[in-house]
Amino acid sequence: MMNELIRRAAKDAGFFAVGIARAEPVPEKARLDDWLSRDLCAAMDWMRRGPAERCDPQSLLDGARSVVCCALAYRFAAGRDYHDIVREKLRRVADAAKSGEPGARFKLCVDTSPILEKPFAVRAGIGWQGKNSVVINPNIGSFFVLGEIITDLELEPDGPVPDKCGDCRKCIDACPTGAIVSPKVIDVRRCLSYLTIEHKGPIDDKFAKIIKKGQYGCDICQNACPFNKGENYDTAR
Ligand code: B12
Repeated sequence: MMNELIRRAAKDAGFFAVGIARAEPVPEKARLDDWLSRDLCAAMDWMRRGPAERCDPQSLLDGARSVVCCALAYRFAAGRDYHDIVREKLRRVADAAKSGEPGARFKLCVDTSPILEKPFAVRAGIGWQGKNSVVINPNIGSFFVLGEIITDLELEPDGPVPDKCGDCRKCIDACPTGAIVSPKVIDVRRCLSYLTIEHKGPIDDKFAKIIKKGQYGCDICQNACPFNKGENYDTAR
């Protein structure tokens, strides 16, 4: 069966989790619009382009039926640019699927494609979106990157997993700049990841003094998460 073939190929390629979502638009557009209208996206004006398209895989592959969501743990992505590494692995999975269904079409996405990767990963059961906004997998936490294969293959979708954040607010409290303004909402203007990766020009003193020399990105909110410390280890999935 194609689902099994894809699942095996993804595991063989080194992805620790793989799940399938229907290629239907996700209903996150209102939240995305709200985030954009409050200027929480800082100077990432590219995020303002095509919010409806970002929610709909059809915008990237006409006739899309399924989104295969794959997760690669950081340690396997270290060294080279993770975009290349994930794309190569997705290619291997797509090639395996193509060997079973030669007429099938595929669009590979890693980070830069105009699609909301996290909501699709949630629907595919890779994990839930934590209060720090990243996807948390019950078994390995959130230190992973995502990649997707959008395809016109009709695959059996997986269901979402329960959100296990509960009353925990460790990530919110740990952020030294208060960038998590409410659960799941990041004010990027204050996010040290944004300031050290994307921001151009001088950095406000109150943020600059917290940033370490040579810092690129920030994992403070993820380091605070019990799921990244094995404290809430869950073997269900
Ligand atoms: C823009 C971007 C950034 C920006 C903005 C971050 C952000 N949270 O959006 C910056 C540069 C700051 C950034 C930082 C990081 N990023 Co980034 N980023 C992206 C990118 C390109 C788009 C994300 C996006 O759509 N943001 C738009 C906002 C509106 O989405 P959101 O914050 O998730 O909000 C949604 C939900 O919270 C929900 N929502 C909002 N309010 C509410 C309220 C309720 C009640 C509910 C139920 C839902 C809800 O609706 C919103 C819309 O979907 C994706 C790749 C992609 N194409 O998707 C990678 C991506 C999200 N980033 C990733 C990573 C790894 C990081 C960093 C960890 C890197 C680092 N080490 O520094 C940090 C984490 C910082 C953080 N806490 O978010 C990974 C996440 C993997 C994972 N485990 O989830 C992705 C998926 C890239 C990838 N291919 O792996 N990133």
